[in-house]
Amino acid sequence: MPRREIEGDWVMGWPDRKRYRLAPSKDQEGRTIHARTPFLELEGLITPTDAYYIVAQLQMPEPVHPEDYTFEIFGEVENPMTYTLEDLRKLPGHTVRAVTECAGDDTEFWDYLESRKKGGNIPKPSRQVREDVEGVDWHGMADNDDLDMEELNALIPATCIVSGGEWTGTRLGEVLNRAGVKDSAVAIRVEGFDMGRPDPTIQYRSVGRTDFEVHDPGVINYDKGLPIEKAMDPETILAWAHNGEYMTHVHGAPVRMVVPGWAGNWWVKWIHKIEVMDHMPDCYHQTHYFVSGKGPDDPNKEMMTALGVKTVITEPLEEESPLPKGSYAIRGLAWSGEGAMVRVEVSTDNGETWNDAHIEEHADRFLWRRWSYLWEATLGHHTLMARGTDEKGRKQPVTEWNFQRKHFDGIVPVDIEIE
Ligand SMILES: Nc1nc2c(c(=O)[nH]1)N[C@H]1C(S)=C(S)[C@@H](COP(=O)(O)O)O[C@H]1N2
Ligand SMILES: [Mo]
Repeated sequence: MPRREIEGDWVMGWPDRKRYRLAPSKDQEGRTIHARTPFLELEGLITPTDAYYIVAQLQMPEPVHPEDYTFEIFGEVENPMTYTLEDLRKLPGHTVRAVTECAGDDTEFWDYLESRKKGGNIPKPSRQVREDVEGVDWHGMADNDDLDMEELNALIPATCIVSGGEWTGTRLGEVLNRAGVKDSAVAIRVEGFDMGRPDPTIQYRSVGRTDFEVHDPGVINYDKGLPIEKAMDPETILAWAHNGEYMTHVHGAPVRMVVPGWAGNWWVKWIHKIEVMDHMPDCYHQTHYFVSGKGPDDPNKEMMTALGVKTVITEPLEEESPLPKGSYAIRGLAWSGEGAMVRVEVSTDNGETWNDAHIEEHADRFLWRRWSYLWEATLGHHTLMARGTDEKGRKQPVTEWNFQRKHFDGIVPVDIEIE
C-alpha cells in the first residue's frame, strides 16, 4: 500500500513542508475553497486541519477580522444580544470531538451497490489517490487552478468528504439560555455571512436527471433552521477553535456551529445571525436541498438530519488485489449520527457469516472509532464486508435511498483475490 506519510519527509525528514491537499480547487485569486480528506492515508482519529475537507455551497466569503466580528441573537428571546468573539470566549467552554461528514459523501456508492445487485457494471468508486486522470491533481499541492469543483466532480467520485475533528467553543444552549429563549421557540435560524445563488445544476447532478424544475431562491445567505431540541443539546456548540488552534477561515472563522451527529450542512460556518423562531424557517438548504424523498415531486420530502450508521473498510483494498496468502488486518473506521459505535462485524464470505471486529474504545460518542479484524486469508476469491451497530441499536444501513442520494451508509463489499 502506498503510504506517502511514511515515505515522505513528514516521517523521514524534517517536517517543515506543507501538507498536500486532496482534490483541491481554488478561486480566481488562487485560494483553496474546496478540498477532500486523504482518507486512506491517515492514522488515528483526528484529521489534521490542513487535510480536513472543505465545502462551501455559495461564494466563499472574505475573512472577517476576529476583532471586528460580531453576531446577533434575537427573535423569540427576552434579551436580544450582540456578541463579540471575546464575549463568547468568556462563557464556560466546551470541547467536542466529532465526525464532520458532507451529506453527499460517497453518493456514487448508491448507484454502484444497486448496479452490483443487478449484475450491472457500474465501476466501484475509488477512495484512492489517483494520478492517472489528466489535469486532476487528486493529491496535489492545490495547484490545479484551472478546474472548478464541477469539473473535478465529473472526473473523480464524490468521496473522502468526511473528517474527524476536535472543536472548541461554548455550548449553543448557554448562549440561548442567556438570551432567555421564550416557550414559543421551535427552531433557531442560523445564518452565515456568505452569500450566493445556489447552482441548480448541482441539484440535477445529485438527482441524476434534468427533467424537473428546481427551486431557484436567487441570491441568499447560507442558513439552516436547527430544531430547538438539537440547539439545546449539550454537545451542540458555537466553536472558534479547531484541532487545538483558532479555526481557519475556510472552516467558518470566527465562529461556526458544530452539530455532532448531523450532516456537515448543519454546521453553519461564518455565523452572523441567530434568530430564535416560533416556526421552522423555509431555508433553501433544508426544504429544497438536503431533503429525503423518492423524487423531486414526492410530497413527503423531509429535511435530512442525523447521519446513518456507517463503516468503511480502509484495508485491504481492491486496488491491492491480488494479495499473497497470509494474515491480514481488515480494518477501517465506523461512525454514527446518533452516538457511539458499539459493534462492528466483518464477513469474508460475501455476507454468509459474520465475526465481531475489535473496536478501539474511547469516550467521544460522535467521533468515529477504529476497528480491525485479523483474517487468515486462504486461496481464492473473497468478498469482504463490514457492518456496524450504534449505541441506539441502529444497524447499518439505516438511510433509505433518496432521490438526492444523500447520507450514503450502505454495506460496501471489497473483492480480494488471494493467490
Ligand atoms: N455558512 C456556510 N456554512 C456551511 C456551508 C456553507 O456553504 N456556508 N456548507 C456546509 C456544508 S454542505 C458542509 S459539508 C460543511 C463543511 O464544513 P467544512 O468545510 O469545515 O469541512 O459546512 C457547512 N456549513
Ligand atoms: Mo456538505
